Amino acid sequence: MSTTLQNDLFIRAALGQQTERPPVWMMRQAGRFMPEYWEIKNKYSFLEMCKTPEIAADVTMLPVDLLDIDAAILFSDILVTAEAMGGDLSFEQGVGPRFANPVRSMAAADQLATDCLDKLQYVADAIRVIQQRLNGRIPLIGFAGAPFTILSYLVEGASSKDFKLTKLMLNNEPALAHKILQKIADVTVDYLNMQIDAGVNAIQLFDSWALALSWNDYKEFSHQYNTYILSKIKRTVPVISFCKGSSVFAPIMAEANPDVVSVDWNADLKNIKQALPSGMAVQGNLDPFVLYADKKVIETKILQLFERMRGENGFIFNLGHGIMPDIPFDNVKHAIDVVKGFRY
Ligand code: 1CP
Repeated sequence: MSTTLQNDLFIRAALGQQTERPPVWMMRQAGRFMPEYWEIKNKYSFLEMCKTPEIAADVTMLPVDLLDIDAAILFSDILVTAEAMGGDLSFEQGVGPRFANPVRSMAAADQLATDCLDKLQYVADAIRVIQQRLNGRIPLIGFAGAPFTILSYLVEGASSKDFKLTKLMLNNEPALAHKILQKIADVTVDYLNMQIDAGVNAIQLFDSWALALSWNDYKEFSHQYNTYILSKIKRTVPVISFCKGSSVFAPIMAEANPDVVSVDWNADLKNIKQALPSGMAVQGNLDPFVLYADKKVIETKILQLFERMRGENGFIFNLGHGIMPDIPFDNVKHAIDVVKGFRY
Protein backbone atom coordinates (compact mmCIF):
# COMPACT_ATOMS: atom_id res chain seq x y z
CA MET A 1 0.00 0.00 0.00
CA SER A 2 2.67 2.49 1.07
CA THR A 3 4.65 2.01 -2.13
CA THR A 4 1.87 3.64 -4.15
CA LEU A 5 1.80 6.75 -1.93
CA GLN A 6 3.73 9.88 -2.90
CA ASN A 7 4.12 10.78 0.77
CA ASP A 8 4.39 7.68 2.96
CA LEU A 9 6.00 9.29 6.04
CA PHE A 10 2.91 8.57 8.14
CA ILE A 11 2.77 4.89 7.15
CA ARG A 12 6.50 4.41 7.74
CA ALA A 13 6.29 5.97 11.19
CA ALA A 14 3.15 3.93 12.01
CA LEU A 15 5.09 0.78 11.16
CA GLY A 16 7.85 1.78 13.56
CA GLN A 17 10.31 2.83 10.89
CA GLN A 18 12.71 5.73 10.76
CA THR A 19 11.58 8.96 9.07
CA GLU A 20 13.51 12.11 8.22
CA ARG A 21 11.05 14.14 10.31
CA PRO A 22 7.92 13.20 12.27
CA PRO A 23 4.80 13.04 10.07
CA VAL A 24 1.95 15.31 11.19
CA TRP A 25 -1.82 15.21 11.23
CA MET A 26 -4.19 16.49 13.90
CA MET A 27 -7.31 15.06 15.43
CA ARG A 28 -10.32 17.15 14.32
CA GLN A 29 -8.21 18.69 11.56
CA ALA A 30 -11.35 19.08 9.41
CA GLY A 31 -13.59 21.12 11.61
CA ARG A 32 -14.99 24.21 13.14
CA PHE A 33 -11.72 26.14 13.49
CA MET A 34 -11.72 26.51 9.69
CA PRO A 35 -13.78 29.25 7.99
CA GLU A 36 -14.03 26.96 4.95
CA TYR A 37 -15.70 24.32 7.14
CA TRP A 38 -18.41 26.82 8.12
CA GLU A 39 -19.08 27.65 4.47
CA ILE A 40 -20.15 24.03 4.04
CA LYS A 41 -21.67 23.59 7.52
CA ASN A 42 -23.98 26.58 7.02
CA LYS A 43 -25.62 24.77 4.11
CA TYR A 44 -26.07 21.26 5.53
CA SER A 45 -26.65 19.52 8.83
CA PHE A 46 -23.69 17.64 10.28
CA LEU A 47 -25.24 14.25 9.53
CA GLU A 48 -26.03 15.30 5.96
CA MET A 49 -22.36 16.20 5.59
CA CYS A 50 -21.33 12.76 6.87
CA LYS A 51 -23.85 10.87 4.75
CA THR A 52 -23.25 12.58 1.40
CA PRO A 53 -20.00 11.12 0.04
CA GLU A 54 -19.15 14.15 -2.11
CA ILE A 55 -19.58 16.53 0.85
CA ALA A 56 -17.72 14.23 3.24
CA ALA A 57 -14.92 14.17 0.65
CA ASP A 58 -14.95 17.98 0.30
CA VAL A 59 -14.54 18.37 4.07
CA THR A 60 -11.90 15.64 4.33
CA MET A 61 -9.88 17.48 1.68
CA LEU A 62 -9.97 20.89 3.44
CA PRO A 63 -6.94 20.26 5.68
CA VAL A 64 -5.18 18.39 2.86
CA ASP A 65 -5.35 21.49 0.67
CA LEU A 66 -5.15 24.23 3.32
CA LEU A 67 -2.77 22.73 5.88
CA ASP A 68 -0.66 20.32 3.81
CA ILE A 69 -0.77 17.58 6.44
CA ASP A 70 0.84 14.15 6.01
CA ALA A 71 -2.37 12.12 6.45
CA ALA A 72 -6.05 12.78 5.82
CA ILE A 73 -8.78 11.47 8.11
CA LEU A 74 -12.18 10.48 6.85
CA PHE A 75 -14.81 13.09 7.69
CA SER A 76 -17.45 11.25 9.69
CA ASP A 77 -18.25 10.68 13.35
CA ILE A 78 -17.72 7.85 15.81
CA LEU A 79 -21.46 7.79 16.57
CA VAL A 80 -22.58 6.62 13.12
CA THR A 81 -22.18 2.99 14.20
CA ALA A 82 -24.55 3.55 17.13
CA GLU A 83 -27.03 5.19 14.77
CA ALA A 84 -26.87 2.22 12.39
CA MET A 85 -27.58 -0.09 15.35
CA GLY A 86 -30.82 1.79 16.02
CA GLY A 87 -29.81 4.88 17.99
CA ASP A 88 -31.97 7.91 17.20
CA LEU A 89 -29.05 10.30 16.69
CA SER A 90 -29.10 14.05 16.14
CA PHE A 91 -26.47 16.78 16.47
CA GLU A 92 -27.68 20.06 17.87
CA GLN A 93 -25.68 23.21 17.22
CA GLY A 94 -23.68 24.10 20.33
CA VAL A 95 -25.04 21.10 22.26
CA GLY A 96 -23.41 18.14 20.53
CA PRO A 97 -24.72 14.65 19.94
CA ARG A 98 -28.06 13.38 21.32
CA PHE A 99 -29.68 9.96 21.33
CA ALA A 100 -33.45 10.34 21.80
CA ASN A 101 -33.73 6.66 22.82
CA PRO A 102 -30.98 5.98 25.38
CA VAL A 103 -30.18 2.29 25.94
CA ARG A 104 -30.61 1.55 29.64
CA SER A 105 -32.41 -1.81 29.81
CA MET A 106 -32.02 -5.38 28.58
CA ALA A 107 -35.07 -4.87 26.35
CA ALA A 108 -33.44 -1.85 24.70
CA ALA A 109 -30.14 -3.74 24.37
CA ASP A 110 -31.95 -6.64 22.69
CA GLN A 111 -33.31 -4.26 20.09
CA LEU A 112 -29.88 -3.02 18.99
CA ALA A 113 -29.11 -4.34 15.51
CA THR A 114 -25.79 -5.98 14.72
CA ASP A 115 -26.46 -6.78 11.08
CA CYS A 116 -26.48 -3.15 9.95
CA LEU A 117 -23.56 -2.66 7.59
CA ASP A 118 -25.97 -1.73 4.78
CA LYS A 119 -26.80 1.44 6.74
CA LEU A 120 -23.13 2.46 6.69
CA GLN A 121 -22.45 2.04 2.99
CA TYR A 122 -22.25 5.82 2.59
CA VAL A 123 -18.95 5.65 4.50
CA ALA A 124 -17.46 3.15 2.03
CA ASP A 125 -18.70 5.39 -0.79
CA ALA A 126 -17.09 8.44 0.81
CA ILE A 127 -13.77 6.56 1.20
CA ARG A 128 -13.77 5.72 -2.52
CA VAL A 129 -14.46 9.35 -3.51
CA ILE A 130 -11.77 10.64 -1.14
CA GLN A 131 -9.19 8.18 -2.47
CA GLN A 132 -9.91 9.36 -6.01
CA ARG A 133 -9.38 12.94 -4.91
CA LEU A 134 -6.23 12.15 -2.92
CA ASN A 135 -4.87 10.24 -5.89
CA GLY A 136 -2.02 8.78 -3.82
CA ARG A 137 -0.80 12.11 -2.40
CA ILE A 138 -1.06 11.07 1.26
CA PRO A 139 -2.66 8.20 3.18
CA LEU A 140 -6.28 8.22 4.33
CA ILE A 141 -7.09 7.24 7.92
CA GLY A 142 -10.41 5.52 8.60
CA PHE A 143 -11.78 5.22 12.11
CA ALA A 144 -14.40 3.97 14.52
CA GLY A 145 -15.35 4.65 18.12
CA ALA A 146 -14.31 2.03 20.65
CA PRO A 147 -17.15 0.13 22.36
CA PHE A 148 -16.83 1.76 25.79
CA THR A 149 -16.90 5.29 24.36
CA ILE A 150 -19.90 4.45 22.14
CA LEU A 151 -21.63 2.78 25.12
CA SER A 152 -21.26 5.99 27.13
CA TYR A 153 -23.20 8.00 24.50
CA LEU A 154 -25.87 5.30 24.12
CA VAL A 155 -26.43 5.12 27.89
CA GLU A 156 -26.14 8.82 28.74
CA GLY A 157 -28.03 9.89 25.62
CA ALA A 158 -25.57 12.77 25.13
CA SER A 159 -22.08 13.98 26.02
CA SER A 160 -21.33 13.60 29.71
CA LYS A 161 -18.82 15.09 32.13
CA ASP A 162 -18.90 12.35 34.74
CA PHE A 163 -20.43 9.26 32.98
CA LYS A 164 -22.65 8.72 36.02
CA LEU A 165 -25.30 6.55 34.33
CA THR A 166 -22.71 4.57 32.38
CA LYS A 167 -20.72 3.80 35.54
CA LEU A 168 -23.93 2.92 37.37
CA MET A 169 -24.61 0.34 34.66
CA LEU A 170 -21.04 -1.05 34.83
CA ASN A 171 -21.37 -1.38 38.60
CA ASN A 172 -24.98 -2.53 39.06
CA GLU A 173 -25.71 -4.29 35.79
CA PRO A 174 -22.40 -5.48 34.31
CA ALA A 175 -24.14 -8.21 32.27
CA LEU A 176 -26.23 -5.56 30.53
CA ALA A 177 -23.14 -3.46 29.81
CA HIS A 178 -21.30 -6.51 28.43
CA LYS A 179 -24.24 -7.37 26.21
CA ILE A 180 -24.25 -3.90 24.63
CA LEU A 181 -20.44 -3.72 24.41
CA GLN A 182 -20.26 -7.06 22.57
CA LYS A 183 -22.88 -5.91 20.07
CA ILE A 184 -20.99 -2.67 19.43
CA ALA A 185 -17.72 -4.62 19.09
CA ASP A 186 -19.24 -6.94 16.48
CA VAL A 187 -20.59 -4.02 14.44
CA THR A 188 -17.23 -2.24 14.74
CA VAL A 189 -15.34 -5.26 13.33
CA ASP A 190 -17.64 -5.34 10.28
CA TYR A 191 -17.50 -1.57 9.92
CA LEU A 192 -13.69 -1.35 10.04
CA ASN A 193 -13.31 -4.27 7.64
CA MET A 194 -15.67 -2.44 5.30
CA GLN A 195 -13.46 0.66 5.51
CA ILE A 196 -10.32 -1.41 4.89
CA ASP A 197 -11.96 -3.05 1.85
CA ALA A 198 -13.02 0.40 0.58
CA GLY A 199 -9.37 1.49 0.63
CA VAL A 200 -8.33 3.32 3.82
CA ASN A 201 -4.57 3.23 4.44
CA ALA A 202 -4.78 3.12 8.25
CA ILE A 203 -7.33 2.84 11.05
CA GLN A 204 -7.70 4.74 14.31
CA LEU A 205 -9.84 3.36 17.13
CA PHE A 206 -11.10 6.27 19.28
CA ASP A 207 -11.71 5.37 22.94
CA SER A 208 -11.90 9.02 23.92
CA TRP A 209 -13.60 8.59 27.28
CA ALA A 210 -11.73 5.56 28.66
CA LEU A 211 -10.00 7.99 31.01
CA ALA A 212 -13.15 7.82 33.17
CA LEU A 213 -12.42 4.21 34.12
CA SER A 214 -10.43 2.60 36.92
CA TRP A 215 -7.65 0.19 35.96
CA ASN A 216 -9.82 -2.90 36.54
CA ASP A 217 -12.87 -1.44 34.82
CA TYR A 218 -10.72 -0.37 31.88
CA LYS A 219 -9.55 -3.97 31.45
CA GLU A 220 -13.05 -5.43 31.80
CA PHE A 221 -15.20 -2.92 29.91
CA SER A 222 -12.84 -1.33 27.40
CA HIS A 223 -9.60 -3.21 26.77
CA GLN A 224 -11.32 -6.59 26.38
CA TYR A 225 -13.45 -5.30 23.50
CA ASN A 226 -10.68 -3.29 21.85
CA THR A 227 -8.54 -6.44 21.91
CA TYR A 228 -11.40 -8.38 20.32
CA ILE A 229 -11.75 -5.79 17.55
CA LEU A 230 -8.01 -5.63 16.84
CA SER A 231 -7.84 -9.43 16.68
CA LYS A 232 -10.79 -9.69 14.27
CA ILE A 233 -10.15 -6.93 11.74
CA LYS A 234 -7.98 -7.48 8.69
CA ARG A 235 -4.54 -6.32 9.75
CA THR A 236 -3.49 -5.20 6.28
CA VAL A 237 -3.16 -1.52 7.31
CA PRO A 238 -1.61 0.02 10.46
CA VAL A 239 -3.95 0.42 13.44
CA ILE A 240 -3.73 3.29 15.91
CA SER A 241 -5.27 2.92 19.35
CA PHE A 242 -6.25 6.26 20.91
CA CYS A 243 -7.64 6.98 24.32
CA LYS A 244 -7.61 9.87 26.67
CA GLY A 245 -6.11 8.07 29.61
CA SER A 246 -3.31 6.49 27.60
CA SER A 247 -0.77 8.11 29.93
CA VAL A 248 -1.93 5.50 32.43
CA PHE A 249 -3.32 2.72 30.24
CA ALA A 250 -0.62 2.55 27.51
CA PRO A 251 0.94 -0.69 28.84
CA ILE A 252 -2.44 -2.46 28.69
CA MET A 253 -3.33 -0.84 25.37
CA ALA A 254 -0.16 -2.39 23.95
CA GLU A 255 -1.45 -5.86 24.87
CA ALA A 256 -4.23 -5.44 22.32
CA ASN A 257 -1.42 -5.29 19.73
CA PRO A 258 -2.04 -2.02 17.87
CA ASP A 259 0.69 -0.71 15.57
CA VAL A 260 0.56 2.71 17.25
CA VAL A 261 -0.50 3.96 20.68
CA SER A 262 -1.84 7.54 20.56
CA VAL A 263 -0.97 9.36 23.74
CA ASP A 264 -2.65 12.25 25.60
CA TRP A 265 -0.54 15.13 26.82
CA ASN A 266 -0.06 14.14 30.47
CA ALA A 267 2.64 11.61 29.69
CA ASP A 268 6.29 11.99 28.76
CA LEU A 269 6.12 10.54 25.25
CA LYS A 270 9.61 9.05 25.30
CA ASN A 271 8.94 7.21 28.56
CA ILE A 272 5.72 5.80 27.10
CA LYS A 273 7.51 4.75 23.91
CA GLN A 274 10.30 3.02 25.78
CA ALA A 275 7.82 1.10 27.93
CA LEU A 276 6.00 -0.25 24.84
CA PRO A 277 7.07 -3.44 23.02
CA SER A 278 9.93 -2.74 20.65
CA GLY A 279 8.75 -1.59 17.24
CA MET A 280 5.38 -0.27 18.47
CA ALA A 281 4.98 3.36 17.41
CA VAL A 282 3.57 6.32 19.34
CA GLN A 283 1.44 9.26 18.24
CA GLY A 284 1.06 12.50 20.13
CA ASN A 285 1.17 14.37 22.30
CA LEU A 286 1.14 18.18 22.28
CA ASP A 287 -1.40 19.75 24.62
CA PRO A 288 -3.94 21.23 22.16
CA PHE A 289 -4.17 24.36 24.35
CA VAL A 290 -0.62 25.23 23.25
CA LEU A 291 -2.20 26.15 19.90
CA TYR A 292 -3.88 29.16 21.55
CA ALA A 293 -0.47 30.57 22.48
CA ASP A 294 1.95 32.90 20.67
CA LYS A 295 3.56 31.40 17.58
CA LYS A 296 7.02 31.43 19.17
CA VAL A 297 5.68 29.42 22.12
CA ILE A 298 4.02 26.93 19.77
CA GLU A 299 7.33 26.45 17.99
CA THR A 300 9.33 26.08 21.20
CA LYS A 301 6.98 23.45 22.66
CA ILE A 302 6.93 21.40 19.45
CA LEU A 303 10.73 21.48 19.18
CA GLN A 304 11.02 20.52 22.86
CA LEU A 305 8.96 17.41 22.13
CA PHE A 306 11.05 16.62 19.04
CA GLU A 307 14.33 16.96 20.97
CA ARG A 308 12.97 14.51 23.53
CA MET A 309 11.98 12.06 20.74
CA ARG A 310 15.23 12.38 18.78
CA GLY A 311 16.58 8.91 17.97
CA GLU A 312 13.22 7.19 18.44
CA ASN A 313 11.80 5.47 15.36
CA GLY A 314 8.04 5.21 14.98
CA PHE A 315 6.82 8.66 16.06
CA ILE A 316 3.80 10.45 14.55
CA PHE A 317 3.27 14.03 15.70
CA ASN A 318 -0.29 14.86 16.75
CA LEU A 319 -2.10 16.60 19.56
CA GLY A 320 -3.04 14.75 22.74
CA HIS A 321 -6.68 15.28 21.71
CA GLY A 322 -8.62 17.25 19.09
CA ILE A 323 -8.24 20.85 17.90
CA MET A 324 -10.75 23.09 19.72
CA PRO A 325 -13.19 25.03 17.51
CA ASP A 326 -11.89 28.47 18.58
CA ILE A 327 -8.18 27.84 18.01
CA PRO A 328 -6.90 30.34 15.40
CA PHE A 329 -6.41 28.72 12.00
CA ASP A 330 -3.05 30.52 11.56
CA ASN A 331 -1.71 28.91 14.72
CA VAL A 332 -2.61 25.43 13.48
CA LYS A 333 -0.96 26.19 10.15
CA HIS A 334 2.11 27.51 11.94
CA ALA A 335 2.40 24.34 14.04
CA ILE A 336 2.26 22.20 10.91
CA ASP A 337 4.87 24.37 9.17
CA VAL A 338 7.18 23.99 12.19
CA VAL A 339 6.89 20.20 11.98
CA LYS A 340 7.46 20.19 8.23
CA GLY A 341 10.55 22.39 8.53
CA PHE A 342 12.17 20.12 11.13
CA ARG A 343 14.80 17.47 10.34
CA TYR A 344 16.21 14.95 12.78
O1 1CP B 1 -21.44 21.01 14.64
C1 1CP B 1 -20.50 20.59 13.96
O2 1CP B 1 -19.94 21.22 13.07
C2 1CP B 1 -20.07 19.17 14.19
C3 1CP B 1 -18.82 19.09 14.97
C4 1CP B 1 -18.21 17.74 14.77
C5 1CP B 1 -17.18 17.42 13.90
C6 1CP B 1 -16.43 18.34 12.99
C7 1CP B 1 -18.62 16.55 15.40
C8 1CP B 1 -19.72 16.39 16.33
N1 1CP B 1 -17.86 15.51 14.90
C9 1CP B 1 -16.96 16.00 13.99
C10 1CP B 1 -16.02 15.25 13.16
C11 1CP B 1 -15.30 14.14 13.76
N2 1CP B 1 -15.61 13.49 14.92
C12 1CP B 1 -14.18 13.51 13.17
C13 1CP B 1 -13.67 13.89 11.79
C14 1CP B 1 -12.33 13.82 11.44
C15 1CP B 1 -11.37 14.80 12.10
O3 1CP B 1 -10.80 14.45 13.15
O4 1CP B 1 -11.15 15.84 11.50
C16 1CP B 1 -13.78 12.51 14.06
C17 1CP B 1 -12.58 11.59 13.94
C18 1CP B 1 -14.69 12.50 15.13
C19 1CP B 1 -14.66 11.55 16.22
C20 1CP B 1 -15.45 11.83 17.45
N3 1CP B 1 -16.75 12.26 17.55
C21 1CP B 1 -15.00 11.52 18.74
C22 1CP B 1 -13.66 10.91 19.01
C23 1CP B 1 -12.58 11.90 18.97
C24 1CP B 1 -12.57 12.87 20.07
O5 1CP B 1 -12.67 14.05 19.78
O6 1CP B 1 -12.48 12.41 21.22
C25 1CP B 1 -16.01 11.84 19.64
C26 1CP B 1 -15.99 11.69 21.15
C27 1CP B 1 -17.13 12.29 18.89
C28 1CP B 1 -18.45 12.69 19.41
C29 1CP B 1 -18.85 14.04 18.96
N4 1CP B 1 -19.09 14.37 17.68
C30 1CP B 1 -19.39 15.70 17.58
C31 1CP B 1 -19.39 16.25 18.88
C32 1CP B 1 -19.67 17.67 19.21
C33 1CP B 1 -19.05 15.20 19.72
C34 1CP B 1 -19.05 15.27 21.23
C35 1CP B 1 -17.77 15.39 21.90
C36 1CP B 1 -18.11 15.38 23.38
O7 1CP B 1 -18.91 14.54 23.81
O8 1CP B 1 -17.53 16.24 24.07
